[in-house]
Amino acid sequence: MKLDRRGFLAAGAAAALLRPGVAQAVSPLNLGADAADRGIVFGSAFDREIFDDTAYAALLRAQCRIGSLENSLKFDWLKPTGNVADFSASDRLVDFAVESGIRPRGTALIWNDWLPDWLKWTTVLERRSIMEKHIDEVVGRYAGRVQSWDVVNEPFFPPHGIDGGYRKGLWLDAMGPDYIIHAFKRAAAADPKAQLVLNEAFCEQDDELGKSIRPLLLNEVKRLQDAGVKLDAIGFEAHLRPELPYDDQAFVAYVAEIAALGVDVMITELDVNDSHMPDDEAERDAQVAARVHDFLGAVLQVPRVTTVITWHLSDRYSWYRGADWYADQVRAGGGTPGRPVRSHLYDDQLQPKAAAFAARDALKASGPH
Ligand code: 9MR
Repeated sequence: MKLDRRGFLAAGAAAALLRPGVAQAVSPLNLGADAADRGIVFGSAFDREIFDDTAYAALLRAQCRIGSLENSLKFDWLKPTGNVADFSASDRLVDFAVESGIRPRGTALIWNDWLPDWLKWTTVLERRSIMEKHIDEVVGRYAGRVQSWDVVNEPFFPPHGIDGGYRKGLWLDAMGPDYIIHAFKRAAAADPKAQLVLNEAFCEQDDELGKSIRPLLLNEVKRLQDAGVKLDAIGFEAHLRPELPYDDQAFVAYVAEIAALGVDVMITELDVNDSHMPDDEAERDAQVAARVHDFLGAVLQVPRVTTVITWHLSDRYSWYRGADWYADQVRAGGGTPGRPVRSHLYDDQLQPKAAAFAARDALKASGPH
């Protein structure tokens, strides 16, 4: 892997001299353009922090051609206390994206996790119409603007012990596995032009969990296709955990099998959990970069991998940051809890790290998509 650090410093210094007022947001990279050169769409998750953090907003604008609203289109964020949605934040975020040339993506339209308490007290009969109303109003509201939806998020979790390996939850309780089919059909009706995606976690891992989900997801694609569902793409999250086993070529073969069914493939939430890496920052940066480089280099061999989205562009807004379970992982990995997270492409000061250059190199080395 070639990390052009000297070139980066020189370019950064020159840019800072030219535009001293915005030096913090200047990056010598243009990941969106490098990806576009290969026919790949690059972007990141973002959310309400952009309302106050203009430097981060500028970085997103400079690097991203697609952006997932991290949370603000989720059921529990739109409807925390009852069946009436508050779109004030999501409207602003979608406006920001559209005005910035970032294609907005909605995530977790229907997800069995993270549902608000009030939904638990509804009957299974009520729940189907609540789901239909939700899809109609949310997808319908943003039709023509939010161009891509994770219609169903994380459908499988075999450790829950449910037949078929499905993730347990209120939607599954109400409709059985056909909640997935209903959700896709409803979303297609609400916005026939939107890209409809089934998003899944863990498949990249070559451990028992990842390998148990792969065939279930592959069969689900066939089941949805047989049911006449419009399924445009499969999303693989790729929250990579290098302390677990990986076999990137085995995963590539699996991704190719999915693509052969006639769907696109997206990497939807890329980051590298650094909890089991040493405290030394340079060492951690090198390990995170190597994982990004190897993973992207592998999956981008498949021409139908159309999109790469990171789960936040900067350590400043890492979802690992401050999480108790992450501190526990750091402790279990022999590290010092409380140390700053370095899981993303840009650091806390919004400067590109080795991982950003690794992503650039992998994108540039990729064939046409
Ligand atoms: O990063 C998100 C975090 O802020 C939320 O609290 C959490 C629950 O809504 O979701 C996180 O994002 C998840 C994504 O929606 C689905 N895949 C796993 C992501 C990280 O947990």
